[in-house]
Amino acid sequence: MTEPVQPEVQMSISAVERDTGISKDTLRVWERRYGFPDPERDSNGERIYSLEQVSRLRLIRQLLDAGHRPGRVIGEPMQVLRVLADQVRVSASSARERVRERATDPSIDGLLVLVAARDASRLRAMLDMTLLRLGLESFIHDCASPLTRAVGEAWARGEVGIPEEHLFSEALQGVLREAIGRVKVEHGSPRIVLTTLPTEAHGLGLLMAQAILCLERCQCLSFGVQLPIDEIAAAATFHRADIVGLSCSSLMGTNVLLDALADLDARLSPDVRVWLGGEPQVGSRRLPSRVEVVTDLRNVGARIRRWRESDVGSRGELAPAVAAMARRR
Ligand code: B12
Repeated sequence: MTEPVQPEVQMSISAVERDTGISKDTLRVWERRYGFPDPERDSNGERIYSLEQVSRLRLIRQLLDAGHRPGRVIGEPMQVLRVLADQVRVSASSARERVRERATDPSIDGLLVLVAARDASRLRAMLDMTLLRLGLESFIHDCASPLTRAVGEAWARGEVGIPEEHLFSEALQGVLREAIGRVKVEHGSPRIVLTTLPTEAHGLGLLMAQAILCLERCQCLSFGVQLPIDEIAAAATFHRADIVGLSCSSLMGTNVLLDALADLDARLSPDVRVWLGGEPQVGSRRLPSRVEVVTDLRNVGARIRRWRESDVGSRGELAPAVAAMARRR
């Protein structure tokens, strides 16, 4: 007895589309352009594909998903496609391994990997852990500030997008706000009103400055970002501020910044200083005499000491002691 001949299983174009995820249109285009796939025709003239061709199409699909270009893989024989697919699998699993390794790496690069992977909960946990390990001052100088810049650079290179940047900003704001809540000073001096100019939405630098100023025993009152200029002046008067601290990113144009500072200068009472942090683009332009550019947070402690030793500062420092003596008499 002879074995019955198994009719070769062949698939219609719709079945191939369902199986491989490659659309009918694309299958027809490849056939015209690359000569593959090369289907036979059934009795109705419809395309029918052998299983061997469908397996090859599955591998091609995997390789395209992994970033290979159609022109480089479609004409390749099955053996070559298998080798390429193996390489893709190996590099995907070692990339996953690298992310796992880096997920417990507290360096800037390690944290950046978590930002890029949108791993918000692990990022928050690593930031909290780094804060505990370094203490607030070093956390800001050695982690929060360089990490924020690294995220900005990664964004400019197209390695992270706006959603990753927002997730990162949320996580860092959360950590900084909690830390500030723990070190906030009620009756320190100088008294500093913190905010940004009306067109400035970047607020992370402001939070970093607030944290350092609180550690220096300043009494900070932060209004968050984008306070109108007349309200900045009114807040400074109402809270008897010694200093108005403004944070400004490089995004703000020089003329907009100078106009805003001139407007604020005209509204503030004479004793109030203005400290301008961030990356203000002032070039060599003249600033109102009360305005100082304070872009390096590491020097803020020395500045505060100088302010306390100045005439205005020593009046402020002595005021509580003088009041206490007057009460005792
Ligand atoms: C985080 C971030 C964002 C976040 C802001 C979140 C938030 N709540 O703050 C989001 C995602 C919302 C954002 C949006 C945008 N951003 Co943005 N952003 C940044 C990034 C990465 C960090 C900015 C920051 O917080 N820096 C804080 C610290 C690390 O740096 P610093 O400003 O130099 O401040 C230090 C000191 O000077 C000091 N300091 C700061 N403030 C103060 C204040 C006082 C009183 C004192 C004493 C000290 C002090 O402390 C800091 C620590 O050392 C920067 C990259 C960068 N290089 O800064 C881009 C960057 C500023 N953004 C940029 C852009 C283009 C934008 C968008 C226009 C993007 C878009 N297309 O939507 C929008 C604009 C938003 C708006 N309406 O203004 C560009 C600006 C380019 C330019 N110069 O033209 C930058 C430079 C990114 C880049 N490399 O291109 N951004």
